[in-house]
Amino acid sequence: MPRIDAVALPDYLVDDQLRGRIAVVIDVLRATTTIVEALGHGARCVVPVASVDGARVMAHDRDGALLCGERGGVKPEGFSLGNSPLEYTGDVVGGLDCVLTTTNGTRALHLATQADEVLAGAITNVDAVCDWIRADGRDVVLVCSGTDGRVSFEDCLGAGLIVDRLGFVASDSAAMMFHAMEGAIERFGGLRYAVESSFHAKRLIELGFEDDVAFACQIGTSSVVPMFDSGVGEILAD
Ligand code: 3SL
Repeated sequence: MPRIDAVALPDYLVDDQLRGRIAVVIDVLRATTTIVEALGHGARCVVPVASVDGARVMAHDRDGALLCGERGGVKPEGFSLGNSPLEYTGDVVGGLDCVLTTTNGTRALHLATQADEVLAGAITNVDAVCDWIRADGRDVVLVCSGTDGRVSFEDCLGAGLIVDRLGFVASDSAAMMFHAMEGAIERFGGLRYAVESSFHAKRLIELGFEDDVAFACQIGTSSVVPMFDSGVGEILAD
């Protein structure tokens, strides 16, 4: 039986923890949910970039690329799109490269590249990601992105869903995420209410992004499995 491990922040990864394994990077609010939507609506690829300046240069160098992302949750000046999954419709992103920089999610993707494969996981594609991992058979490490160096409850809830569905042999931290998810769904009366109780969800709701929070809580609505090829620097739909 394969094993499943988890870290609540990418900074908690220890030497070789990812080597020979599949990493699933999770940023429920909102980077990985947005990546799933961009690819699901026909973007050719998503190019994750850690810095705003780096993203500007990258988008400039790629013909017709869209410059996308956020800082403090909002679209930086001169960007075409923010980090709302609802913006990534087919008529906007179809056939295009989306150069995306976000505060935590795109950084986490780059910090996970020691793994054999790097997938982007969200609540919306949880079933597709689990099917992919089951078919592959290697051990998995769930890498929660967190928010500004702090653990994010909603990422741990997303990780708990994956632990639950896969039923692999769980490390203590993976088991903790499973139990947190199960207990929170019971305590709050549903996954969406649990996600809405998180610090980051409240901040997004204050900024007017309540529809994004609701959107990100839909379980398994997408069949897209985003795979990050760090050699090429692109995330493509599997
Ligand atoms: O930090 C990130 O990667 C973002 O997803 C944060 S936000 O939801 O856009 O505020």
